[in-house]
Amino acid sequence: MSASAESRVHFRTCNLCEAMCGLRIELQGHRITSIRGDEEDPFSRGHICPKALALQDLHEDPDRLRHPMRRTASGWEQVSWDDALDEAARRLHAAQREHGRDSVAVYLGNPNVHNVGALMFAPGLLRSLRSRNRYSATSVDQLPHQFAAYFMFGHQLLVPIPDIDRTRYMLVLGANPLASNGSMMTAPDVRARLRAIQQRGGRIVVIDPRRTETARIADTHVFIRPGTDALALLALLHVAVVEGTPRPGPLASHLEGLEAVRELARDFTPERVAPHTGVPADVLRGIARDFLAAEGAVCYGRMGLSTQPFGALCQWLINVLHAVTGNLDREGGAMFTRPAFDLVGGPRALGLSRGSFGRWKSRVRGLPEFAGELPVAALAEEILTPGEGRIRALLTMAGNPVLSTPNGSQLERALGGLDFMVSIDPYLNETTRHAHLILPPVSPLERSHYDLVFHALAVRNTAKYSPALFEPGPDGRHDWQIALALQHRLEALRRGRPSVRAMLKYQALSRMGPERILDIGLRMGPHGARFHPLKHGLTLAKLRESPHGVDLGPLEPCLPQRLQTKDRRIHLAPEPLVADMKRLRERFPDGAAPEARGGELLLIGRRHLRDNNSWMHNVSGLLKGKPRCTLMVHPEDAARLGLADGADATITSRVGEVTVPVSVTEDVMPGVVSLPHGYGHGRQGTRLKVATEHAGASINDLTDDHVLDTLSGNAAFSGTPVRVRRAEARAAPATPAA
Ligand SMILES: Nc1nc2c(c(=O)[nH]1)N[C@H]1C(S)=C(S)[C@@H](COP(=O)(O)OP(=O)(O)OC[C@H]3O[C@@H](n4cnc5c(=O)[nH]c(N)nc54)[C@H](O)[C@@H]3O)O[C@H]1N2
Ligand SMILES: Nc1nc2c(c(=O)[nH]1)N[C@H]1C(S)=C(S)[C@@H](COP(=O)(O)OP(=O)(O)OC[C@H]3O[C@@H](n4cnc5c(=O)[nH]c(N)nc54)[C@H](O)[C@@H]3O)O[C@H]1N2
Ligand code: SF4
Ligand SMILES: [Mo]
Repeated sequence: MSASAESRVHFRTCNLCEAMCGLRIELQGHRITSIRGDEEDPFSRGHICPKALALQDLHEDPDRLRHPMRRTASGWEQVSWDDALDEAARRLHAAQREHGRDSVAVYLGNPNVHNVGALMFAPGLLRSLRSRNRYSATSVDQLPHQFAAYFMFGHQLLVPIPDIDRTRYMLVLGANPLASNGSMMTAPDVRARLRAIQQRGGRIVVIDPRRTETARIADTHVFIRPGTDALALLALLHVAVVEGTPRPGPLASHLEGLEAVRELARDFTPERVAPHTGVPADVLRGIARDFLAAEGAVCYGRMGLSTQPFGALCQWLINVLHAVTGNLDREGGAMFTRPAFDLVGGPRALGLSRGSFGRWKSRVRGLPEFAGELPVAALAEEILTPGEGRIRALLTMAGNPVLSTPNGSQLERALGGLDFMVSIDPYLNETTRHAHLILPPVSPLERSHYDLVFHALAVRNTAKYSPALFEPGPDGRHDWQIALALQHRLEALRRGRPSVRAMLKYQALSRMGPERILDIGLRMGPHGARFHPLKHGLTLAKLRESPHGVDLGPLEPCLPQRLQTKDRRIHLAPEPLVADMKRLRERFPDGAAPEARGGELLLIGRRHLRDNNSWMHNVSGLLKGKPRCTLMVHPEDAARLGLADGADATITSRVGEVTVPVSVTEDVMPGVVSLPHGYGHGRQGTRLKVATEHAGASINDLTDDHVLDTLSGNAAFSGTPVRVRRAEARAAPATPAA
C-alpha cells in the first residue's frame, strides 16, 4: 500500500442540522472508510443521526457542481471563475445603474447559518449592494423568535434556550425534535436528554396537531387546532397571573409591563379559548398547574408556532410565561448562552446587529423590514409587479426558495422573468436552474467549521473548531471567497476607477479569511484570552489543540447584565405585540365556535429524520424505504372523502394544486392533514438524478404567500386551508410488471 493510502482519523462537527454532533471520520488516503459519532465530544458524546453519513455522499455526489456554470441557449457550459465573477458583478451593477439599487435582490438560505465563512463575509457583499430588497429563510422560519427577543431583551439573538438538561417540566408546542434534532435549542442526542427529564421524575407534555415521534415518548400528548396556540398560551398565562399571583423571582425588579400583561390575559380563561383550540379547559388547567408547580419548568415552541398567523405573539407569550413564573434565566427554565464567540455582547464589529423594525416597507404590500430584511413571501410580487423599484436581478446564496417559500410556483414564474440571476450554490436545482450563472462552493468537508450561531443557541456552553478534512481542488472556492470576490468587483465597478486602498483591503481580507476573525472573536469573547490571560483563555490555537471541542459549562443566570435594552430592563409588554392582540381577538371572538369551513381541512407540514429541507434528496442512502411525501389523513376524514390508504389524492388551496399518495392514520387530528416540505423535484432542467426519482410534490405549491404573521412578516405555513379529493384515476398498469 502506498503512503498516500495511509489511514488517519479526522474529528469534526456535522454541519447539516443544528445539533452540532461530533464526528469521527476514518480515512484511507483520500477515501472515507467510516463516519461515526465522536465518543469524546463532550457535548454530543458519540451521538449522530443517519444524515451524518451523507456528508460523504454529498462530497462524492457526481451531480454536485465543481465549476462555475453559465446558462446558454444550448444548455449549461463551464466557465472560469474570473469570467463568472466578472460577469456576475457586471450584470448586477448594470441592473442597479439602470433601475436603481433596490432592483437587485438577495436571498440567503439556511445553509449559510451552518457556514462560518458565509456568516462572516456575506454581510460585506450585502453592504456593497446597498439594496433594501434583502430576503432570507429567516422569514419562513425563526423570525418570530428574533422579533420577540429584540423587543423584550433588546437583541434579536438574545433568545432564551430551554435548559433541557435540568428542567423538571417541558412543555413542547409545535416542535418535533425527535425528527428535527432540535432547533433554536442545539441539543445533540435530544432523545436521551428528553428521557433524562423523565428519569429524574420530570414530565414532558407535547401540544401538536399530530402525534409526532416526540409526542410518542412524552408523558402527555394533546391535539390542538393549527394556528390557535397563542390562545392556549394566553390561557396558561391567565391561570398563572390572573387566577394566581405572578412569581417573577429575582427578576421582579427588572420587569417592565407586568400589569399590562395581566390585563391582556384577564379574559382568556381556558374555557374561553377551548372552542377555538380544541384543547379541553381542564386539560389546559392541568398543564398550567403542573407547569407552575415544577421546580424549573420550560415551554418550548418552534416551527409549528413560528410559522403560523400569530407567530410573534406565540414567541412573545412564551417569554412572558417564563418571566412571570420565575422560569426565565433560571436553572431548568429558559436561559441565555454565553458563547465563546459572542454575537450579542461582544465587540460591535464582530457582532450581529441588535435588530430593527419597520425602517422601510416592501414596495407592493407594504410589509415591514426586520433587521434589514423583508419577508420572503413578498419576493415574487416584488419581481412580478411592474413599476418603479421593481426587482430585475437576483442573487441567491445557499437557498432554494422555489421549494421553501410560500407559493413557490409563483416565485418560479417570477424568476423566469428576471433580467439576471446568479446563484452561489453547489446544485442545479429547482431554484438555481433559473440562474444565468451558478457559482458552486466547495463541499462541507473541504472547509473548516465553527458554529457561530448554534453555539449561541445551545443548551450548554461549548466551543469547537474543525479544520477542513480535504484541501479544495485548484478550482475550489469557498462561499466566503466567492462573496468577497463579488463584493470587491461590485465596489470597483461603483467607484469606476482603480483604487490601491481597495486592492489592499481585498488582499488583507482574503488572507485573514474566517480563521483570523474567529481567533479575534474568541480572544475578545467571555471565555477568551482577553479576560483569562493565563493558560485558560480561549484562542483559535487552543481550539485546534482540542479536536473534540471544549466544554464551558452549563448555562448560567446572566440577567440583568446581559440584557441589551437601552434601559437594561425586560419589556414584557412591547407596544407592537400588545397592539397585535387586537388582531388575535378579531380572529377568535369570544364565545364563537370555530367557523365551519365547508369541507376544508387544515394543512400542516412535517419533518422526517432522513430529510433536510429540500436539498438532501439527492443522497440515495437517505431515501430508502417507503416514499415519505404522502398526505397524512385521519380515518374519519378519509372515510368522508372516500380516500384510501396508498391511493392518490389531489389537494387544492387558494394558490395551487398537487397530487400525492394518502396515508390514513390516527396520528393526525381530525380536520388536519400533513404533508412534508422540501419535495417537488419533478421540475425539468435540474441536475439531481436521485431526487428526481423521488420527486414528490411541493407543499409550498399550496401554501399561501398572502397568509402571514402580519406583525413579523413571517410565513404562516401552518393551517393552510385545503380541499382534498380522490385523484382522477391515472392510467393504471394493466398487469403487475412481469
Ligand atoms: N431531519 C430533519 N431535521 C431538520 C430539518 C429537516 O428538514 N429535516 N430542518 C431543520 C430546520 S431548517 C429547522 S428550522 C428545524 C425545525 O425543527 P422543528 O420545529 O422541531 O420541526 P418540525 O418537525 O417542523 O416541527 C414542527 C411541529 O409543529 C407541529 N405543528 C404544525 N402546526 C402547528 C400548530 O399550529 N400548533 C402546534 N402546536 N403545532 C403545530 C407539526 O405537527 C410539527 O410536529 O429542523 C431542522 N432539522
Ligand atoms: N411549507 C414549509 N416550508 C418550509 C418549511 C416548513 O417547515 N414548511 N421550513 C422552512 C425552514 S425552517 C427553512 S430553514 C427553509 C429552508 O429554505 P432554503 O434555505 O431556501 O432551502 P434549503 O432547502 O435549505 O436549500 C438550501 C440550498 O443551499 C444549497 N447549499 C447547501 N449547502 C450549501 C453550501 O455550503 N453553500 C452554498 N452556497 N449552498 C449550499 C443547496 O443546494 C440548496 O440549494 O425552508 C422553509 N420552508
Ligand atoms: S443530528 Fe444533525 S448534526 Fe447530528 S449527525 Fe444528524 S444531521 Fe448531523
Ligand atoms: Mo429552518
